[in-house]
Amino acid sequence: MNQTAMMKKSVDSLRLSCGTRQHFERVLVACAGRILGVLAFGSVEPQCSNRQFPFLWVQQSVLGGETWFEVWVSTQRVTVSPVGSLVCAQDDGFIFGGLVLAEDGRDNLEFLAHQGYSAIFDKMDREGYPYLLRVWNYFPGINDTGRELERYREFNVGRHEAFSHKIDRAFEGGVPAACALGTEDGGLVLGFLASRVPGISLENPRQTRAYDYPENFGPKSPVFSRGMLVGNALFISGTASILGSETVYPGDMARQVDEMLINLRAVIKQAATYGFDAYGAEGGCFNVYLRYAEDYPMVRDKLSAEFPAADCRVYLQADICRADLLVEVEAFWIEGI
Ligand code: 3EB
Repeated sequence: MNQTAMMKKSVDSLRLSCGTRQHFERVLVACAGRILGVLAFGSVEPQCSNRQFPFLWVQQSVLGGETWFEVWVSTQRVTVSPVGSLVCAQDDGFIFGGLVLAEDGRDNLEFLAHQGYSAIFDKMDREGYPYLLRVWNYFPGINDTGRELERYREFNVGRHEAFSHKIDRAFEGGVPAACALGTEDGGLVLGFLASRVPGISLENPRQTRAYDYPENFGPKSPVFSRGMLVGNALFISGTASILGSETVYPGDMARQVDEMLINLRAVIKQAATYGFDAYGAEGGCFNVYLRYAEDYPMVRDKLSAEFPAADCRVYLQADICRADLLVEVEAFWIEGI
């Protein structure tokens, strides 16, 4: 096999399948031994009898629906390794992992974020998947004040610290796509997907790189890219009503949705410069986070009009990482199972 064929082979095993419990149960059977990881969104802890894979409960309420399962699957058999609280599953090309860190009052969020990310980086190093593609960050009280700072900002200090020890070699493919949202309760929930070959990280020309946000958004900047392309998949990070580094249209939900969609189109356009046609592609999964449940019908109508061919969309009630943001969307285009 030549190198290009080899690269392709190691990045085309990833699949994503989303749906409610019935769908999840079917995927568990159809894809037994090939599940990389699951994110389950809902207010009530979902039962899952056979947890032979990373399983992350994201405690948020699903608007207009029931518990929503986002299932990351491989076309190959996976190897599962639980190491303390970090549970991972890997195939030849990818490793998926999840961990939940409880806050006990002594360990603040800055410390936990650092600890969590360091555990992820150690695992990536040990197993030989150097490229972090996507991370999921969820924790309660994201806009509350912690010890001194807003908790999202405390989280950013710890995350930044963990990345700054790594930034030398692990991020030649760019920093990962990400999202960061509040939950109703529980600990710090972290998920990650990393690979053996680098992806292509995307930025949005309308927005400042998150890494370069000025200090008025916190002493240490968030570390994520606006999107990541890998093989035949596109991950778009949490996208909101931000122009440059500023929130635009605070308090105006309709305008925030429009601005968010303009930003989403801008990232999609960047992917198109690398040959990825999201509008023409099959699939398309959208997770939409709303600060206020009552905005759900309006947002649903606008997003459906924009992406009529989407495979699945889920609407969640969640606090967004800036107190003045009312809505955020993340999107994935990946082959289904
Ligand atoms: C923003 O663009 C809005 O801290 O990991 C989006 C995606 C946002 C990821 C993160 C934050 C994060 O700054 C918030």
